Amino acid sequence: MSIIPLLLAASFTLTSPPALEWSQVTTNAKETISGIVHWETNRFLVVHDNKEEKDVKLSFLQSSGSSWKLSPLTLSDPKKLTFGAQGTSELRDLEGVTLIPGRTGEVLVIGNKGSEDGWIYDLKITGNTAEVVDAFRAPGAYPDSDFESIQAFSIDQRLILVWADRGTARRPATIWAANLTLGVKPVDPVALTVKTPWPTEKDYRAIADLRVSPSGEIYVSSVSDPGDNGPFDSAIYLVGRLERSSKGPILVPNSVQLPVSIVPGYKIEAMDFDSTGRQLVFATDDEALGASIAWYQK
Ligand SMILES: [Ca+2]
Repeated sequence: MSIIPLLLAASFTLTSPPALEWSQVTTNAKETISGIVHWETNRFLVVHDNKEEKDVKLSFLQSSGSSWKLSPLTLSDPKKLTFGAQGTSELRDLEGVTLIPGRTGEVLVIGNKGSEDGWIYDLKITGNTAEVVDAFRAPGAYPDSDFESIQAFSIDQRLILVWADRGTARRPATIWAANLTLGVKPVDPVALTVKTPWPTEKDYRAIADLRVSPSGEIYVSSVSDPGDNGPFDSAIYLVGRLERSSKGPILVPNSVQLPVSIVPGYKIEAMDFDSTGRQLVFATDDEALGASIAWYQK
């Protein structure tokens, strides 16, 4: 018996998980999705894992009947916060995006600056322009780290920033959390290491994306990424809870890692809860195969 039926038997004793209904957004490898947030009704803001300076980094994604329309945003950086020593922008791929509670039209994105991962950019969105208003490097970066997830969260009207290194088959992923004051680099983060049981391939990543539900449950997407043509696999896990003490955030691990959804054939690199917290949208970066979107009901 392979690992999938074993996991299914363990986590869905009474009922099988409902199959997800996938809708293809694009077949263009430059339009795949590595982060997503709900923006308006039937409209999302998504980020792309595109490495060239001229490439589109963010788009609006809007449903149009049974199809999808991507509208690229222009990046504006008057303070040159993405610029490196060569005097040009070194913003490479973007890997995650989050709304900021209490701030309309503003997001944080996480991505690379030159060869350095874990750069967090504060973007103000006006029309189809995203202006970089702040930039800092996430604490916890080290030479082999690769940050692909970010979420700003509010507990008792205090902002908390959560971000995660994706991990590899050789080392666990790490979730970090710290108090967030916009304009100030977070300090004294707390950490939680995460290793999930499936996918098991050598190109496994424990956390390709992360979302905290409105009640504080931490969901992650674990994926395998063997190459530009797949085959890809994903599984969604509830790995713990985000809580808060008087000093700051606390990351409480789940003792057992069982998947809440197993998704063969897709690489889920982007997730976001709707405002009710009962529905998660999944979006994929299936490399040369494009990107798709589906909804999961909790
Ligand atoms: Ca991601």
